[in-house]
Amino acid sequence: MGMSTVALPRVASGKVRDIYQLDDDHLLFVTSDRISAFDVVMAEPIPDKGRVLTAVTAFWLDRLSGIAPHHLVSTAVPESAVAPGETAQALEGRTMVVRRAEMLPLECIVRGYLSGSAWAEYTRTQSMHGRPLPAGMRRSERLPEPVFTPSTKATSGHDQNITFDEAVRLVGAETAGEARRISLEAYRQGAALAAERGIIIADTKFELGVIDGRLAICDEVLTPDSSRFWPADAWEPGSVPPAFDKQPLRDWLEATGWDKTPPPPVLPPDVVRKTRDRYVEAYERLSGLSFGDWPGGRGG
Ligand code: Q0Q
Repeated sequence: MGMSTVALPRVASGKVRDIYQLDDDHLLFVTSDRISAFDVVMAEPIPDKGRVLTAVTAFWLDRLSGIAPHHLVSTAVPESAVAPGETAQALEGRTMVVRRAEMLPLECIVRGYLSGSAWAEYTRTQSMHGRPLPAGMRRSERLPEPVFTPSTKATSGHDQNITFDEAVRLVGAETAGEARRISLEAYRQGAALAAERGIIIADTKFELGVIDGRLAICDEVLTPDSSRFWPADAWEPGSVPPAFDKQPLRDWLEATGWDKTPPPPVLPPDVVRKTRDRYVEAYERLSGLSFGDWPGGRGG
């Protein structure tokens, strides 16, 4: 799906997702099939990956609607978004019409397990985002309870982990408190449902924004790209479980001896297919739905 498919001005762009201006109050959120590993975007798209991530977000926003408002208006492709001479099909199933929000300058991260940058900090300080943790915890161990561990969006490089008090200084006590409540509850409900389906959501990143004066859940929600998805049967405290979605790609890349700087190696078709199948499986296990029933879901 090339950028030329969308006939609207682009307002934000990430490694995998792009946001376009639809009208004064609405944006078009398009998720591509691009995949990144070790912070490098691969040259080959993963067919349907953008549709799976959109389907996962739509699933959760429907399930979590009791916690807070959200930005999703529709997953139908608006006519005005399709470039002249192009068809809506390239956008089908990977597009969200969303309300424009005043986004918080925070990454609202919730951790249920000790992993990633939090594990690195724990080994140095025996604390996480400034909060002491029990001694002797092992890597990937489940935390006594999920913790809201915000970070600030660094324009370049990696985000900066901050304490809750620093978040208060950034957005005010009421908003920081509400961001923590929404993030913890959405993680709790999401992680509980995923655990019933054999998937551990170890941590996740929410992006929240103000819509009509209320803090709302925006961006992608509890997806394998915004969260760590571990197969529950492969979880072993003290080790790093395989990522449900990206492990086959990571393992293949590591086996090639690639130095993890661009350009990435050319991906063999079976690695692309295996990766696609892992994303589809994650959606189907989480939702209990068939990806074939999602618009464009048959590789459309
Ligand atoms: C908004 N982003 C994230 C991003 C690059 C996504 C702006 N409803 C909204 C949203 C959303 N979602 C945003 N702004 C206003 N209203 C989300 C960080 C960045 C590509 C995709 N940036």
